[in-house]
Amino acid sequence: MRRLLWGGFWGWLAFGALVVGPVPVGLPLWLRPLLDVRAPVEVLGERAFRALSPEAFALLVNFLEGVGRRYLGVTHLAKQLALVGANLLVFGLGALGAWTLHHWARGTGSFWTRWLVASLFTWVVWAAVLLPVAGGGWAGSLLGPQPHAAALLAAGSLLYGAAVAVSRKPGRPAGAGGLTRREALRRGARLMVAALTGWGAAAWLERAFAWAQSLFSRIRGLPPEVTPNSEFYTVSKNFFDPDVDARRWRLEVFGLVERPLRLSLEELRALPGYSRPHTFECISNPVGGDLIGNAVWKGVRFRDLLERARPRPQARKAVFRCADGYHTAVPLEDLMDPESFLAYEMNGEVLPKAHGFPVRAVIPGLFGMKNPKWVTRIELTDRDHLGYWESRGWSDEAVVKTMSKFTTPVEGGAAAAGTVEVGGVAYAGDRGISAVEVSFDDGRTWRPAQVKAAMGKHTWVLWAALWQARPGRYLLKVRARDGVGTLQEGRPRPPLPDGATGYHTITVTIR
Ligand SMILES: Nc1nc2c(c(=O)[nH]1)N[C@H]1C(S)=C(S)[C@@H](COP(=O)(O)O)O[C@H]1N2
Ligand SMILES: [Mo]
Repeated sequence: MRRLLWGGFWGWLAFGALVVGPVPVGLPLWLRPLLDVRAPVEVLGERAFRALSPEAFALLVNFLEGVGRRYLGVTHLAKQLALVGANLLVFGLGALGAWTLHHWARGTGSFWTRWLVASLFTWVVWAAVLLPVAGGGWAGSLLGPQPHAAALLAAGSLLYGAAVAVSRKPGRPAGAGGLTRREALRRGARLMVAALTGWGAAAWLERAFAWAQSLFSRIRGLPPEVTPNSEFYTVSKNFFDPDVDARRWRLEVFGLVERPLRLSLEELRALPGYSRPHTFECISNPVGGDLIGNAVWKGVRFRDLLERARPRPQARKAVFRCADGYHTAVPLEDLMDPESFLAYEMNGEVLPKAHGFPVRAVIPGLFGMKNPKWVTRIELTDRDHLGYWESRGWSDEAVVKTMSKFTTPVEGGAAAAGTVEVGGVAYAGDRGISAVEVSFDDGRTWRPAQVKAAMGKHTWVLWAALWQARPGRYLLKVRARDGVGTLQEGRPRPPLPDGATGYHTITVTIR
């Protein structure tokens, strides 16, 4: 153990990775929520990700997700694993640096010279090479508020230098002869430093973990992940929504099918059930708007219905007609999706009238308008059909745009200086959300936010961040990256015809 830790090149590598590395790498991550600075390793990792093509990025994310699922049994671990990977890389670099320095400084004797040289070397490499290249600015000027960032980089370098300086020079046989008092003291100091850095790293890991875990339970101002039925937004074209008599209601499946169906609600409910959470957003929802909600829906897969009706090969589209005269069409393949269904329950209750009693469609990836309520008839055809909103200029594809918004603070809100809780939701239909970033300076610099694992493949995510805010007026922005790796569209566009784009921006006063 002693030889492994203190002798030879590999010993150095292990030492660098296990003991030296976590200090400069881990300390800023640990202090990040307190000082509002980005950690140098994080900046380096982000730069590497930006350099990847969307395809390569998606591949990497899939690979890491696979590793997390298969070997650790946890989903949505890609980001954490990437951070561990980036850490390991920096650890390795650090160990190499330490070894080189040590050889170079051999014979210069005094602890103080070695400390100075090692610290300076570390500082120069990060301040003048790694950070400027990665977008962290010269001397870490873009890592965060100024004295904090500079002090952090200096402290990290000094700690790193100290860890290098106290450790033994490689190549000298250990334990030969008795120890002088001086040497014994030095060894004691070395062990202390190693123990302290090890303890610091462990404490950091624990803190970081607890912080990531608990942020979502303690932060105020986030919506419940599942929207209660009474708070779920409602949109319809009607002044008065239809009152459907469940006993007389029938669902008809006809058109290009071998066997037209006509089912009562009882017959429908007798078919195999299917349930999952799904988020709906209205295509007319403005940036930052409230026309979005998430619920657990239960019903019958369209596939199970259509298998009974047996679509003809020419069938391409499904046209829905509803009790209120509403109509819309979707590609047949969207209905054959095993995650596409006709819901008769919402959050464990009978589907409320406002949300389409007795049945409404739930179709992956599409805006609310493609999820008809009060459905009575489904016709398969080989032709295109422009629905109620589609024929009035709204998108016929109606694929959900990547969105993100603040729910806290609110626009024009005020908060006391110090730690300010920031958070909201993000949604990208069936693409999912891979990351959320928040800016406290009107989009000049961005910081990653914590993203809570999604409830399902077709749901929104909650996101949150802690902001160390000083008095002033700030413009806050948020943006998301979808599961394919594509960044949210930043150019502001109104909802008509394809759904709004642009970053949600709020003004906040810190007193
Ligand atoms: N029959 C019918 N279905 C409809 C509509 C409608 O007016 N009539 N509005 C659509 C629109 S524009 C939206 S955003 C969603 C809203 O669903 P929700 O009220 O359950 O949130 O329903 C869709 N389904
Ligand atoms: Mo809508």
